[in-house]
Amino acid sequence: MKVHRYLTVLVLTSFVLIWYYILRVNNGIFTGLGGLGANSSAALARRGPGLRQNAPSNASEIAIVVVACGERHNEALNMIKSAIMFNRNQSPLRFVVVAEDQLKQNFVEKLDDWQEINDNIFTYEIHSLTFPAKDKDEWKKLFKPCAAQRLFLPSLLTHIDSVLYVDSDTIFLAPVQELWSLFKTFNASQFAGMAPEHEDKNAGWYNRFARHPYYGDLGVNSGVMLMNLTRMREFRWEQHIMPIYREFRLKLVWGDQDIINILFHHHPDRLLVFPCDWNYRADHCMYMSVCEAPDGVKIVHGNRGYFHSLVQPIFNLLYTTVEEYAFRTDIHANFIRTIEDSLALPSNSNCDKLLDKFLQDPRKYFKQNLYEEDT
Ligand SMILES: *[C@@H]1O[C@H](CO)[C@@H](O)[C@H](O)[C@H]1NC(C)=O
Ligand SMILES: *[C@@H]1O[C@H](CO)[C@@H](O)[C@H](O)[C@H]1NC(C)=O
Ligand SMILES: *[C@@H]1O[C@H](CO)[C@@H](O)[C@H](O)[C@H]1NC(C)=O
Ligand SMILES: *[C@@H]1O[C@H](CO)[C@@H](O)[C@H](O)[C@H]1NC(C)=O
Ligand SMILES: [Mn+2]
Repeated sequence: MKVHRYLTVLVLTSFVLIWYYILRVNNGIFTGLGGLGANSSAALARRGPGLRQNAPSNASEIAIVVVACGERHNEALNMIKSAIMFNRNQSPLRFVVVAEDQLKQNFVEKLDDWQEINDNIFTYEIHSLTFPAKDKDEWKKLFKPCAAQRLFLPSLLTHIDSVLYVDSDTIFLAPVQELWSLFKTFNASQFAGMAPEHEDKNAGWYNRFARHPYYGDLGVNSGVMLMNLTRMREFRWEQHIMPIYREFRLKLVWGDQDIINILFHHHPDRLLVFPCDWNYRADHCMYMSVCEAPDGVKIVHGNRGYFHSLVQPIFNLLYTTVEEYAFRTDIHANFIRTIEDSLALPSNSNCDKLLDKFLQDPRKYFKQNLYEEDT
């Protein structure tokens, strides 16, 4: 009899536990997850607590991808913050973060918090770094900790049609949607969009130093890249990558950017070149102003550490002002004016002298609050 009672209790307990487990797991899957492909990196990621995962992507959503390893995760969060700040027409955004496992929780906490503050104007998903199993270690070493990851987005993000890839060291100063709308101008063969690496032959890197082919006259910079993943998959993008790597690996200086340049050297019809306004670097202003940006700078790219050094103070100031900004507070007062007040002018940095270019778009749309006391 006693054994029977034990058994009954055991069976009941197991039943309750199993039921609880099923409910929990289902919750995890059905509240957030569309992609049930058992082996996607999403499947790996969804085991983490509370990770939003890839619901079938909503065609009207703008997907912004960033890859974050090591120290880069603060930059990546700051980029995301700037995209939300300047998303003034409230386009639905979806951030796709590819990150080292130990950074994921940090992204979740910040992004959940920001979602709540911003009335869920954006969604997000977090993926593990995923390299093709073959030559995995070699890829990982190729360029900074994980920058080559972006070469494999077509197979990592099979549930997404198109993305805007940005380096973690970028800051938006205008709505993402303006750049995104260039997808509509792609002709039948184009699947990617990037800005030139240089504007000027005398300062160009590729035309003077590269020991491999590159796109056009001066190459392209891969820090901001529109990607139609559907078309890249049709093109079998990833199968083009490894042969290029094999052939040129000893000659690559800028890692994955060089690979991208070599590929588009052979397939120039696949690339749309957009203006430097969307990938504005210190190179554009440090000696003389070579990027016209008639409507102002739209995306700042603090490559080679310009956000974190004081060599061109305006780059550092843009970065830290975004970092210190509190959501839902006045952008005119807490971004535009903060920058105007903090920049020590006259400055002998040529980039600082272009303050008006950097603030042109924000000033146009975030006017001084009429009711605010001007102090
Ligand atoms: C699924 O992932 C496991 C472990 O990463 C791997 O061994 C297996 O080959 C994968 N299966 C498929 C169908 O991709
Ligand atoms: C897609 O997103 C828009 C804007 O957030 C929303 O209005 C629409 O209902 C969504 N569509 C689907 C199918 O989820
Ligand atoms: C990407 O290309 C596919 C196939 O040509 C097309 O159906 C889709 O609309 C394109 N996406 C965007 C955002 O233009
Ligand atoms: C698309 O534009 C590129 C760049 O101008 C060009 O090389 C290519 O031939 C065009 N493709 C088609 C199908 O028109
Ligand atoms: Mn960069």
